[in-house]
Amino acid sequence: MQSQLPLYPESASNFSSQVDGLMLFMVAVCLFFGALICVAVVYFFFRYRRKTADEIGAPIHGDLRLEITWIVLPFFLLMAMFGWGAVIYVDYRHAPPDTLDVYVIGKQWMWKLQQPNGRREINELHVPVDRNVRLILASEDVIHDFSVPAFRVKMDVMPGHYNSMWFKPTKTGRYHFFCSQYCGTSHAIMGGWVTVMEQDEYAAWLAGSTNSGDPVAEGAKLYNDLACNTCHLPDGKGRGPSYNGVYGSKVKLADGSAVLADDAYIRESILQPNAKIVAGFQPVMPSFQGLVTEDQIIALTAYIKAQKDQPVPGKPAAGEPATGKK
Ligand code: HEC
Ligand SMILES: [Cu+2]
Repeated sequence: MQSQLPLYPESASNFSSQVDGLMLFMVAVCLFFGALICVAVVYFFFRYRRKTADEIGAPIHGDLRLEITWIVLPFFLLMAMFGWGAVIYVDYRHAPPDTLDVYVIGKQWMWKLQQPNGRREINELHVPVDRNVRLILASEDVIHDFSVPAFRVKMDVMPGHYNSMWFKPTKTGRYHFFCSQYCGTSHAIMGGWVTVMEQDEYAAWLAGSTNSGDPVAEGAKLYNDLACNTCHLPDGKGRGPSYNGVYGSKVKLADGSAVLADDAYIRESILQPNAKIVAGFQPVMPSFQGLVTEDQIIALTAYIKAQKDQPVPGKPAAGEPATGKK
């Protein structure tokens, strides 16, 4: 229905109809009360105007029923907006487990995107229709914001930390995306296009990639070049823990807590190794802040992700639930 309205963005994801429904409800409530107040103002203006020069208005001491009505009614209307919004928000903040993960890096003033197989794009994002897609977002400089109006999703892109968001495209086509956080001179041109393809077309497109290296191989090379291999030996006998089975597991920390080894944890371990110390290890890892780019972190993460063949004793394998026992 909304797609017929000029200037209204197309509706092309699982979130768009939910967001539109809520939006419509809020607009309808505002219009209804706005109109009611306008009509009342005009009506009272004539109805209660002073008819004779010496007329004095009747004294009013309030009306409890009226006051209760105008407190309780708006309360329920606002709680409905809040509750409805919260339901959508919670869904939006919790990506389902079966997502296709695409890395997105914002930098003044372009977007670099990387598909799960390493295929890279600039200001273009290809995704299959009816698949859950998760974007893992990082910035190389200032705060940006990745926004796809047709999907009704947006998320800030922060330097120094991963944000993520997910959506399921429901309609093939090409949709504009924008940077929607003012980020400098050329902010206005910092955008691009999402292409939603049929699943088999997408698979063919992904396979036909020519311009990109395999991120795991790239990560393996960095692992040697940056001398991660001097401490992180595959058998776990080095100064640092083995990567085997780390990704997706619950890592026990020196302070007794546990943390899920996801992209954000791996990234933090590389940039701020002392933020979370793995139980049983010394805080000897140097920080690689400023020495690795966001692309290189993604490659290293892909390499670490791939090391899951020989689970290390004492650590649950990737994918298995951590038991928390020794
Ligand atoms: C001087 C030795 C050393 C070097 C070099 C080193 N690390 Fe580490 N690393 C450690 C130690 C020790 C720990 C465990 C203590 C901690 O959490 O800081 C660790 C922890 C980690 C963790 C968390 C692993 C887990 O099991 O939870 C990751 C990921 C990691 N390092 C990645 C890297 C990468 C990538 C490089 C190369 C760019 C690297 N490290 C270089 C010593 C090192
Ligand atoms: Cu920007």
